Amino acid sequence: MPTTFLARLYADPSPIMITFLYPARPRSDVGFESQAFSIEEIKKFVLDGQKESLGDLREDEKPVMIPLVASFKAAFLVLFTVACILVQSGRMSNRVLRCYEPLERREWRNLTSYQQRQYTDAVKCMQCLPATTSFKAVNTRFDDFQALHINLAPEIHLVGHFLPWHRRFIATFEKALRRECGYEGALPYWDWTLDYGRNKSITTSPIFDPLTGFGGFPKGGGCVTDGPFASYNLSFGPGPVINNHCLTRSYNKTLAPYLTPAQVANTTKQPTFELFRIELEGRPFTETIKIHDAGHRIVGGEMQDDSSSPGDPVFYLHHANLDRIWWIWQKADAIRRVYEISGRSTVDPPYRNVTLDFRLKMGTLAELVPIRDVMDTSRAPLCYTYI
Ligand SMILES: [Cu+2]
Repeated sequence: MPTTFLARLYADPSPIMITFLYPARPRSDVGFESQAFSIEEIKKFVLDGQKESLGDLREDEKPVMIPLVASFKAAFLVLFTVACILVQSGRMSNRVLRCYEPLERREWRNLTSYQQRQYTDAVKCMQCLPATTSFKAVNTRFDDFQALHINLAPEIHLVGHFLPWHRRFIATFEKALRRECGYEGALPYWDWTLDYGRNKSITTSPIFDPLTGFGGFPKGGGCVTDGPFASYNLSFGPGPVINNHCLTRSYNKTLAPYLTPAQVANTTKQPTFELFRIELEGRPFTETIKIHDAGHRIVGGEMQDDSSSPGDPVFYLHHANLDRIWWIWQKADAIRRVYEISGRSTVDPPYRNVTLDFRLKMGTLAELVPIRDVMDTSRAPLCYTYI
């Protein structure tokens, strides 16, 4: 906005019309009245709160709401000034920020090799930046996220907020990649159904390509010896154990039949959020393995552990895919499902039911927000979509 334009608007002495909303009057609950005021008087009203300067009003006639302004010029001035005051005082929270350009999360193989490289480079950058949390034994920003997951693992799985928490968690990681490591894209996802079928295997998936992916599977399991993360030393795992070690994987082919298009269809056909989340999360919730636990176990190694699995960068792509499947389920009946939430709040009794007001702990990685704020991915603070 050119400063000269604003200066002209503020300097313009011509009077403008303002309509006020008045408190209770004898014959109606609310009254309206129009009156002409100069720009100077409006500025005084908005900036100084000196309502008296607007005219000789009796005490019971003073306006109780922000004036409804009857001209474009005045509307612009009032809105601009109020917005400035709100921003400066820090009162404009994420909840009123708009989402103008949602990030487009794509399947890994739909990224160009340049974009794939940019992503793995950004994750490697996280593995170089110093930790900012105070968890014991964290060395890097990458460790910060793994440590938070380990720390909260007993309270974020097998509960109603499992999906909202992981949605917030991976979005926080995505934000850190962009803000701290200069990554310009969105978090990619791994649609493992593309690796299912005749003559297919996740071991030959582009995700696990040693050159353009996340590195492959060592024969018989063990340390990943190729790809961009082969040299990284994890600080934790398995579980909460402080243990400086290499990234491990161990392919388990018996899980492949649980990562099929039919399994996804069986998940998204569930009629309620309660049935959907249980079908998605799987064991030990369900008797058989489901898509969440199958995606972890088929990779094995770090990914197999309930708490330290974010040690494998593939974790974020698997969980982005689970989040996408939830997003698909939500969109199938958006009016009813976008804000549908249910489930117990803790694994052990006494539980209460999770509601939209339930807050998602992110330690010092991100502010505490209620589940309500992460139900609609197309709104701030999330602001992303799936392609
Ligand atoms: Cu988890």
